[in-house]
Amino acid sequence: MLVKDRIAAKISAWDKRVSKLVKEYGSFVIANVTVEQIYGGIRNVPIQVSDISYVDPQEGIRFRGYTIPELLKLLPKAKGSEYPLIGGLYYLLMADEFPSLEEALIVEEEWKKRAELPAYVFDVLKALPASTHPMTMFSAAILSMHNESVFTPRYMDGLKKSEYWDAYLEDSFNLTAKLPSLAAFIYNLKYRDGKFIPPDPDLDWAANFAHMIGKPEDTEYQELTRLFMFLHCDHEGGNVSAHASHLVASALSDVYYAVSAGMNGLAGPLHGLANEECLRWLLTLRENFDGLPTKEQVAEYSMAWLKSGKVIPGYGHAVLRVTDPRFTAQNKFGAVYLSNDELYQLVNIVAEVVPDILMKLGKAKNPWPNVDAIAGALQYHYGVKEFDFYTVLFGVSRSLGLTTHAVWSRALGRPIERPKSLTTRILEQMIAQEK
Ligand code: HAX
Repeated sequence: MLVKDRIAAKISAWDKRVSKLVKEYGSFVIANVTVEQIYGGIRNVPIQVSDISYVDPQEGIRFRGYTIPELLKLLPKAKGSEYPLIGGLYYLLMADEFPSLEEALIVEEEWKKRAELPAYVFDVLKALPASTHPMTMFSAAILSMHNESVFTPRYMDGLKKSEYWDAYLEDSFNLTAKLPSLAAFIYNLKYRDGKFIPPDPDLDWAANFAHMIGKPEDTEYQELTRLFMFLHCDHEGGNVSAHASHLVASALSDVYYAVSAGMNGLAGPLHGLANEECLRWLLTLRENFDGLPTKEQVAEYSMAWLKSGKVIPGYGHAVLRVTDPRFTAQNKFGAVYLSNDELYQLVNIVAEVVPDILMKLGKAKNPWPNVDAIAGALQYHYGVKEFDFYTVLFGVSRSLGLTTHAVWSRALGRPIERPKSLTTRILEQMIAQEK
């Protein structure tokens, strides 16, 4: 496999680079940790290395060193499309080099060969109660496919440590290839006729999702799906889904266990579920007024909401201190295709009003819109109105980043994670001794 060859060619150089750092500067102190940070969700404590993506507080995400605007411009595009082929993005993340169109298409082909879902996945999903949340369905289906793992039986047969990454890569391609079909099946089972629409061999990985939920002619929605899958793929290593997945894989639980764990974290309202929460918030806001509310009405509504002790979904971020470039990219899409859509207009009114309010209240460290402030409104416009499904789409994309982290962690022989916990009494004693 092409990506395998590319990774194999790079491991030794990466290994040397990391070994040199650890050998020569192993005791170099990176940061001190405060009591506030320990009790405050380990915020801003550098505890791991991710070379796949990095979130700069002032600039936003870079994937393998490239910003979102750079990649939107430079990554190879699907035929007739303005947006990147996700095969090219996966190549960039995994192989750590910029893809040509040919290389992007090779990844797309590799996915097509591996896309078929095992029949038992349909049975697993159909056996769940009809009220099951689509994220639970998604995570359970991924976990059920552990049965397909290449790594686990090879490990039982005595696989050498230097070959773990190869089996993880096989599992990563096998799993990610199936995710658009899996997501579409969940959508159809829950909200449509329950039928399985097979992928169209002429469409790329992302656009195929649109096809499989019954939108084969909707090229605008296909474009949105490409953009969505591009934007949500990774957000460095410390966010809940990436960290959960990385931690689980560090125990040599295979990619199916690790990605499913990541999805369980993504399902939380402070993380991936925020896109659903945000759309619900926008629709409720709109219902309160006749037509599009004014800035003053939005401000009044938002203040009352905040005073009741709730967060405004889609605003704030643990790392970013500027408007999320993933919001900006989606907003540009909206300006081209949705300028007359009332909900899209409301997104922009809220984005003008809420940051000022959050700033004035002075609590949130970042008052600006994040990726989730608009994602749901775009889906809604194209008729994907079932909010609780949005996080599944996020999960399909995020699996690209999670699997890349897992492969490279094995390639570089990263050990099992085991941070230390302390007791409150020990902290009190440490402080007393210092005094
Ligand atoms: N509305 C109201 N209050 C907010 C706020 C918001 N949007 N964002 C932060 N705050 C509050 C926090 O709740 C916190 O209050 P307390 O001290 O009373 O707990 C205070 O401001 C300080 O928080 P912070 O340091 O600025 O932010 P955190 O790192 O603690 O949390 C969150 C970051 C993203 C979880 C937070 O901003 C939030 O809850 N936002 C709304 C939910 C959301 O949009 N989540 C999606 C984030 C992007 C993502 O991960 N997508 O998957």
